[in-house]
Amino acid sequence: MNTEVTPEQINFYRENGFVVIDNFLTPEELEVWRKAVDEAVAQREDFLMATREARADKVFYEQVFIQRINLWNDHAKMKELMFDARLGKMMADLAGVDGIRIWHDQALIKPAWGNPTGWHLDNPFWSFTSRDSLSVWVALDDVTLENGCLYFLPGTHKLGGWDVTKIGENVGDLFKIYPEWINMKAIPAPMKAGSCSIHNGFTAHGANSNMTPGPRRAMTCAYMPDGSTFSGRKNILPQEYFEKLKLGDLLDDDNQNPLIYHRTKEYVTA
Ligand SMILES: O=C(O)CCC(=O)C(=O)O
Ligand SMILES: [Fe+2]
Repeated sequence: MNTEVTPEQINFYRENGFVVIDNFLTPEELEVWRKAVDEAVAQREDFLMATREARADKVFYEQVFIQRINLWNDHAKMKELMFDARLGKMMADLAGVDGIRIWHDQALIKPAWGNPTGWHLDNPFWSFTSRDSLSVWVALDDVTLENGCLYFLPGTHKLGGWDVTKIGENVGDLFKIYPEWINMKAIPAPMKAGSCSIHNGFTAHGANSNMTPGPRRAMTCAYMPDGSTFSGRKNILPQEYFEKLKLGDLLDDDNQNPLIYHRTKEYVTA
């Protein structure tokens, strides 16, 4: 796993709000990730979370992507892959923070002939306040302009606010909130299987439809800088935990948000 980021990559990320890392996984590691993700997704059946409460929305959302959250909760190999401290360090280096917690992992599989992913920002959905949140998006298949590669609006991580735009049926609803972005040029991020992109939680991004007969598989993980505090949103927090939290509380529960890397503290390993 190529988790050493260069000063150029860090600068690019900080300036643009995203960066593509080619050949992130070796061909052997890619096979391990594919097998683990395929297994963990199959075992989850059509449940969004390991708690098996909410079934996925087959009518609309599953045609954008098959989304299965926190595979680390119910698949040992996924836990080992997601808890890799090298990944945490890479995120800490890019974000310029000391410690990194998992907010949630998620498989995002755009099915054959699947719908586009509407433009959105991520962090407004999540339950914490930070300008330094970020996600890694690992391509498990070659990702092209034809099958739904990601697109980014460069620099929007410095501008985006807290309004939530649902990933709904209108690809461009985000531009109703940010009309000043309407003439921006979106940058596509096609990549080979095993490469990855990292984007900030406030970078506007979306994906085109999948115009091919094969799935576009991606494994992603969203990260919260250690020290982040509660924003008031429930998102994926369990009800009992959510009810105990007050605005501004530190989110430091290792069972919910494992600390996978810290420059000085002890951290969790799988
Ligand atoms: O995979 C996609 O189509 C969207 C990915 C995304 O929104 C994300 O990783 O934050
Ligand atoms: Fe997103």
